Amino acid sequence: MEIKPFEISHFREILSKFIENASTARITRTGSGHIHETYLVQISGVNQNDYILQKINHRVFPDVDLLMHNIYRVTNHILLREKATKTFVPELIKTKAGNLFHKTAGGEYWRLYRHISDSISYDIVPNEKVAAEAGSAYGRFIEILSDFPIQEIKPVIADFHSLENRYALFQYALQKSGQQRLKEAGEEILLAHEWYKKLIVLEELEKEGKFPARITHNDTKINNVLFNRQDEAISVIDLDTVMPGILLHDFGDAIRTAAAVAAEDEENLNRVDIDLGIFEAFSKGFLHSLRKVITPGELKYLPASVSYITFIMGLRFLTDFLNNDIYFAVHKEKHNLIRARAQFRLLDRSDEKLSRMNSIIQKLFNNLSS
Ligand code: ADP
Ligand code: GN1
Ligand code: MG
Repeated sequence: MEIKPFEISHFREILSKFIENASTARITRTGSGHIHETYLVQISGVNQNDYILQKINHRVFPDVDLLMHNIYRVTNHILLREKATKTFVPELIKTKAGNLFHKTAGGEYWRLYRHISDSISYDIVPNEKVAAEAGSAYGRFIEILSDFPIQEIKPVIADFHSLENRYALFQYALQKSGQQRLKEAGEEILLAHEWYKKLIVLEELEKEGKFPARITHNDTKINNVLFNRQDEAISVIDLDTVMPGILLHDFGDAIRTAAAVAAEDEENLNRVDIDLGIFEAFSKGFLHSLRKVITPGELKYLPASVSYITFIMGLRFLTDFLNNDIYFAVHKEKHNLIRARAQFRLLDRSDEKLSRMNSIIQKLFNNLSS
């Protein structure tokens, strides 16, 4: 996206709070995330590192101190442990004053990461190798953090993957929404009520303590893994929502995007489906990384977590549509409704394929333990 000259000087001014040679930096918009504004910063000259400059979405993350403290603690833990692969998570660059972010006089919050060079991210998985690598990376992320003192990371967004919470926010939106949007989303609203009754079971099991609390990523979209040219996963990024959670949510959210054959906002619903070959490849990598720590309870509910998280995402997009698009960045008319429809169709497909997913997980785990 084109950046206007006055913006460049504003960005360079911000960048100068972090690094010395900001005045000649080339700055371009990058990424396809729904939350922050992300810019690639290129510094001319040999051996110069590039950076990722991000304007933090302060509305989504009101407690920027907590957000950045969590990321700092977790990335330090991983980078110390992962000496051989220093780029497994991006390194945060502090400001010259030693802070984890810079707040401008106008109230904007900015942070800087070291750019992981020669890396690419995918919005759609191109082959099974990419899926297996992504599964292995997300599994490894949880495994590395399994000895991290969980009480030191406070939830940055409360009840983030709680269906009860998401359903309550949906019901509130129903009361506040205008007639036009209520009408347009009529069919999806009915579906939401029906699916809620079926899928709340997983959260009830969580409340009974069936799944251990772990430090999890909580935003395991496929485009939050970076790959090298050989399609090896080299990094897990977008650590904003790293906090106590359950492994099932990371698995379900990863499959929601990794095994989906169409985009998250696909308008042709006939194209929306789950690819079981990709599901198997991802699961194989994930289980291999977690083979020493995964519990029988977690294993049993991995396939069900796909429907659970897919429904939560559909419900969140639908809620945002009813709220006049205040949370997710939208790029076209009815974008959030389009996303909700695609997620609800994906939910139909994952529900249909539940027993086949169960067989695959069982087979993979048996192979691992034999
Ligand atoms: P959002 O929360 O908006 O999704 P992300 O932190 O995921 O923001 O960043 C958006 C995109 O920017 C990523 O998908 C990736 O392509 C790129 N990106 C972010 N951080 C890095 C990094 N440290 N190195 C290389 N690319 C990055
Ligand atoms: C948002 O930042 P991004 O685009 O990776 C959202 C996730 C959703 C995702 C859906 C903090 O993630 O929870 O799963 O969109 N992040 C937040 O695409 O709400
Ligand atoms: Mg992202």
